[in-house]
Amino acid sequence: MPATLLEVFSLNGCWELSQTCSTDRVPAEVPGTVMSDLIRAGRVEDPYYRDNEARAQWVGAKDWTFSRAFTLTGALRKRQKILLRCEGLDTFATIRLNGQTVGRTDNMFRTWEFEVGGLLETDNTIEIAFDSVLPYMAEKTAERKLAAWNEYRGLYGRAYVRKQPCNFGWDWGPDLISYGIWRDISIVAYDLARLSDLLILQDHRPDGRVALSLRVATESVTTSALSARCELKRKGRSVGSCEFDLPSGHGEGGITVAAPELWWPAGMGEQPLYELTVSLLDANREEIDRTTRRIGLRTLRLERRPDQWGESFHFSANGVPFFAKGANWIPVEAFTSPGDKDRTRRLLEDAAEVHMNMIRVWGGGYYPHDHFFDACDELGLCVWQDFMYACSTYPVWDPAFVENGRLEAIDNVRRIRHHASLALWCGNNEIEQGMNGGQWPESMPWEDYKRFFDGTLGKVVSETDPQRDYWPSSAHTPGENRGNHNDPTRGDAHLWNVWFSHTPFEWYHTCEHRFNSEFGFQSFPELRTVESFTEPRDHNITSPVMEWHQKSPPGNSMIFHQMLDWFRLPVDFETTLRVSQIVQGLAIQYGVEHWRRSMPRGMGTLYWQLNDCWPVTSWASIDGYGRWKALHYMAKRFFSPVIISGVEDRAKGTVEIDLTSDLLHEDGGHVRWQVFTPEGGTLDSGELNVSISPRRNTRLTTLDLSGFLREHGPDRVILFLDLATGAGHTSRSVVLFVRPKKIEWVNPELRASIVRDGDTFAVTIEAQAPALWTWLELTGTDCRFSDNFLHLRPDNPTTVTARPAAPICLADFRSQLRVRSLRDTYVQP
Ligand code: BMA
Repeated sequence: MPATLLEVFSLNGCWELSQTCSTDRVPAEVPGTVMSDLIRAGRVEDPYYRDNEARAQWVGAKDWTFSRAFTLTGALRKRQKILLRCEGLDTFATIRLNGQTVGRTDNMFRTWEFEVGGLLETDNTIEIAFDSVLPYMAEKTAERKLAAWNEYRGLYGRAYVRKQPCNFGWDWGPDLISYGIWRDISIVAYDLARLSDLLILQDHRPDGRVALSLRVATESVTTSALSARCELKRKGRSVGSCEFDLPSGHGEGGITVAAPELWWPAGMGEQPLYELTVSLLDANREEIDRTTRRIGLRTLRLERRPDQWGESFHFSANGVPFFAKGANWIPVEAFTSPGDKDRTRRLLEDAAEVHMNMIRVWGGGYYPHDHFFDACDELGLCVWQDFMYACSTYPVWDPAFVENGRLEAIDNVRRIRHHASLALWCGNNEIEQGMNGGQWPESMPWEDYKRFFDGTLGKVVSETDPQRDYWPSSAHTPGENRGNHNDPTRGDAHLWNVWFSHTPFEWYHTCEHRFNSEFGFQSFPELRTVESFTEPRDHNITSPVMEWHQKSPPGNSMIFHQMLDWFRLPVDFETTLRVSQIVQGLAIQYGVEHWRRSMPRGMGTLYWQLNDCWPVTSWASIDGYGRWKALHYMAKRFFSPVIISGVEDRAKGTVEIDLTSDLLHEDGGHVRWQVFTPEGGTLDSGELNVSISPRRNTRLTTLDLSGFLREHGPDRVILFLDLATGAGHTSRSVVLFVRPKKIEWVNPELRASIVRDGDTFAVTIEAQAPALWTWLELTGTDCRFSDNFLHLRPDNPTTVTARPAAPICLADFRSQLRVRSLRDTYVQP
């Protein structure tokens, strides 16, 4: 009988869910989660609404069973090898097929396969029973307690379980423990053999050609000859192919691309992607299995070399060092869901739109789905990928735990490693920081830590993904002395003093770290998002419901501490939400502009955090419903390829002006500076023609404004800096000599004129006096603006493009448009 192609019979779709040992069933969607099925069935009330989270706690304490029936053809059942393949089971699962137990699992991050050939009939039933993880956590904790930062309901045991850490709650996320079949599940059936591994290595030759070596491995049930046929295509056209034998199931071939189109991170060039197809052939050269990978031709490395400041820490693409600009990524849903493809894509597009070129997937969530990496490949967003260990000690003294973690790492490295965007594997989040702080080494000795995070995981990366760099922890300071992290001369740093220690934003200016992979400041989401989880009576920052949606214990007091340092008390609840966003944006802008100015000593900054997993007060720049906070608009300006920034010296009355460029080529530009009074009178102005050096910071000049400050007072001097470059980049910076609350801002009499252009509206705003953080919004419709929270000069009408989320006519747009600025936040209308 001629062999045929490997067959995949999907078991995704409609299942039934019940509590284990109960006959009361509700429909279930697979892939999915217990929590989402119960919500859909009306058994759990929307846990994001008010404090409903408290009433959903029982779900995590119960055992749950998913079941379904399915029918197979006789042809499939006759295949030589038949496997049940589960790509994600969360977490302690027992799998039964036609009443027989086929296996048990204990790691939601692994792919599990079980031989089921002998068990299958024409009509079959499958049951997957998930045990609550809580009894196991309690039992293990009684044996040995794991020191951790995020204590869960008095239990310290979450790190005993290979389950998404933040599913137990985090300082931005709800505690909604859920279980389920969270990734694809299928029956895989084949004859002879199947492809089991494909490693693609790239050699970028000095003559510009790229040689790909393709290492293929198979699993086979035959001793007959096998071979592989590989073809590389670009936009559907073949650019190279090869065929080779697979003696004992393994083999290696090569394709050389003579004129490669190189893949670049966003802002450095294009993201051309090639499609590689590998076919497995039997002795008759019939195709029996096939796999495809979309790849980009590039080198992408972490460069660490001794330099004048210590040791470099920067990424380079195709040999060109670049400054990493980006943010940290958390799961997009509070309970692990596969249905987040569109939201994931939108969030990543929003990251690319504000000139980010790197995303760090933080180690307290899960290894993202393939569509996450596909989008990053297309958008040029490099990925710093943590392994999923965060903020806790782990039982790495236990050989079974270590082996489980090793297999988990191999599964995920193999799944993800071909992606052009993948820049770095990192062992964990902040465990070294915890180890430096107190009792953690008593819970997990350093030797055990190093054996797993340096040794086991490092070895998986060097063997399984040999062209990718590995970094043991974030934050990590390299060197023998692990009693240290956040060293400013080497390694990456997490710089949290402004948030956790009430330190003024100016503290960032004292940080000379090489790469800052976390720092952040919280804000409230906008009113529309708050309304989604509250009743009007909850509309007070310290109401129980607003505090429920603030998971960082010191959170609100931190926001208010800095808000009141900078701004006058906002007039009402809604304005307070907005002012908190301006404070957040300002905090991050202080840090980012400083670190960009410090290049090439500092070569990257990733703020905490890009996104939210539910409606909450948090460090995110995009809220749980995808709405941009002020920070995200501000990021579009402070991450833009060329920026002008000014730093005031209050004692001397001077301003240092810098131009920072990430461009690959020199650009010419024009700088205009103008000193205003709050009423909009001009005290002084000047212009300069400048040349902007590529990939570096240039100190342009120091302006001496001491005379004006003495004559008019520091509360009456407002400096606007404007840059326009030959290549069309613009940047504006405003420098004050006192906190904005000290200035008597006058009514800027903001006027907006609107022109409709299809689905978008061009809004031109004019101000009669300096109007800081001017923001636009529509009262009845979500709307994305090309720019927002901007500083307006009196003599300078500014046009932004508005794209409402739903179609809206000009008259409605006009009546819904609200334009406000700083003064409106504290002056009653
Ligand atoms: C960092 C992160 C997260 C946390 C955030 C805010 O430590 O790694 O664990 O949510 O700070 O506290």
